[in-house]
Amino acid sequence: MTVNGASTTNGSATTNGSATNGAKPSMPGNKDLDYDVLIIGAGLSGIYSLYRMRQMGLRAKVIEAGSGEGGTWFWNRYPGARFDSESYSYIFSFSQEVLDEWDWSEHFSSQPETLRYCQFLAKKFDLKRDMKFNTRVKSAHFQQTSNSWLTTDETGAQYTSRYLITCMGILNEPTLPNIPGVHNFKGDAFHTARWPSDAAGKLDGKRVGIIGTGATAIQTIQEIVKTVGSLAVFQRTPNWTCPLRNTKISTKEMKEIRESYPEIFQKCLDSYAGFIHLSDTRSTFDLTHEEREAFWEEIYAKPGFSKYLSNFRDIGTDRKANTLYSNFIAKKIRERVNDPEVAEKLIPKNHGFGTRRVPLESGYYEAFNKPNVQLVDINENPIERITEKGIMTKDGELEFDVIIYATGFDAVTGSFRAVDFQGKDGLKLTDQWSESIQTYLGLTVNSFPNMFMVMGPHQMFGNIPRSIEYAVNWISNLIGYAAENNITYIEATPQKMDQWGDHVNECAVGLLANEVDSWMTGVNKNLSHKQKRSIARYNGPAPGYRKKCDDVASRKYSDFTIL
Ligand code: NA7
Repeated sequence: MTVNGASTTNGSATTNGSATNGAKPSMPGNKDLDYDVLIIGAGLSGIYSLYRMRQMGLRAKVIEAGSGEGGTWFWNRYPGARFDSESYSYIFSFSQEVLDEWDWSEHFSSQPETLRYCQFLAKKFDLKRDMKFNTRVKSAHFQQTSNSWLTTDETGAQYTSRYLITCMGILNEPTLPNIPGVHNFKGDAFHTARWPSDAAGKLDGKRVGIIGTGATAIQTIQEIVKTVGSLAVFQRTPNWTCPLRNTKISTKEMKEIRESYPEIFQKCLDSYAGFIHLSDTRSTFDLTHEEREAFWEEIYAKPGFSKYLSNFRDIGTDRKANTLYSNFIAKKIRERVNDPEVAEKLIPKNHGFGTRRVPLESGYYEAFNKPNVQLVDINENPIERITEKGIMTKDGELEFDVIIYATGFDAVTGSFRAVDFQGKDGLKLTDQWSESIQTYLGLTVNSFPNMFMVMGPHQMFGNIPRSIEYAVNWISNLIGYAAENNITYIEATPQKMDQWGDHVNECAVGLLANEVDSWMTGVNKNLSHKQKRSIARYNGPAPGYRKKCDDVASRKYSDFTIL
């Protein structure tokens, strides 16, 4: 069977990135082109890009594979999907009207509510009339004779535009496990990122198997355990996770949040990765054992990423500090899981706390105390194949009604590989990136003129909407500058791209996270193509990243070849 479409190929106004309102440039020589700007993807990046292009008076079109807007929040409909970041730090800041009108009901918004937020934005700004849904882009080729892009969708329809903006998200190409027989199962099988709309109730009372224990699996498991008949969790690598501590937002609280938006956004701007949690400037070793433990108890008791991001400054770089904190979290896990053997299996042994993206949970560990939940450590008892009835392990076959694949994504570059991007002289983006990912500022690539990436590799992946707003503002300002100055060609130089690559690598030096296998280091054992380990994200501080991009703009984009 086909598993629901998943791939088996295994604002501060002082920054340049801020929106310049009211500019209505007219595009030079674009009359013969269908659009000034073609945008791929109608998630949060595509929504804001279209809004900005429209605001600038440009003709823009969004092409989207899904049947509606929302991107990540459109596709990831698995039970329990929600923010791990405070809802009010994840809202766009660009529209005061939106901030005034939109109410969050929970501190950590659920997927249905976040999708409604995306739909609210699209409706409020009448964006859907320029969005084409159910349309997957197949190729995008730069046309040297006209300095434009020719984009073709899977039906063969073509679109010409001066600029191309990719808004495809960093986790958009789901991957199934490279386990033999993955299509043989006769029951229902879902990848979490392709959860079918008619799945409600399908798990109730059923025998369910789930493969994966990443952030998605953790959210799914703690939710479905409430209704399934039995659950077997197939774990290859346990992850460090700790309590989300989500609560409802009262009307009074929402009023206070609304009044605090300027401070919330300022905090995000000041912080390392765009979140409201600021790191503690002390070293782990500035405190005594008792003082440290007391501090860790304090942050552990707080909601959200505080126990990750408000920690001592050296937790992510000093092996000894990291081990001490990992031991503290391991103690918490042991306290929550009744069976000591199961607890030990759930405690990561091959990586330290925070060296992979820290999922947040609400009752994940307690799920393993239920008599109908089984943890299958596939290092001890490997999966041999998927059968018609279930999953065959070394120790025997486990039969299921439903198998859930929470096996992640061909992250960051996967969306780019899924489209045949060709730049100057027919250069394929996949070839450009075959040795290592190369970008300038994470926003552009040499040989791919007039193409910009929102949430491309080498950008800040921290608080995504904060990064999106900055990137879209920066790109819009450059496009506006080009329009005002009769420019039709913008290309990052190879020298600047190399320098940027060196800078991205320097920022990654010393971070324990870059020694560990994860989607952030480009490791996905399910891919059929060879993929080298890479630095996929910008690891330096967000304020520093923005300063570098602002400087490029203030030098009137002289780092680019501009014609
Ligand atoms: P992740 O974090 O990539 O997790 C995927 C999980 O699936 C992880 O536990 C993997 O184990 C497991 N996996 C993948 N392939 C296999 C095979 N072949 N056999 C067994 N287990 C496998 O994806 P998520 O969707 O959970 O989260 C992605 C991001 O979304 C997350 O970081 C948040 O930012 C939101 P592994 O660790 O590779 O051993």
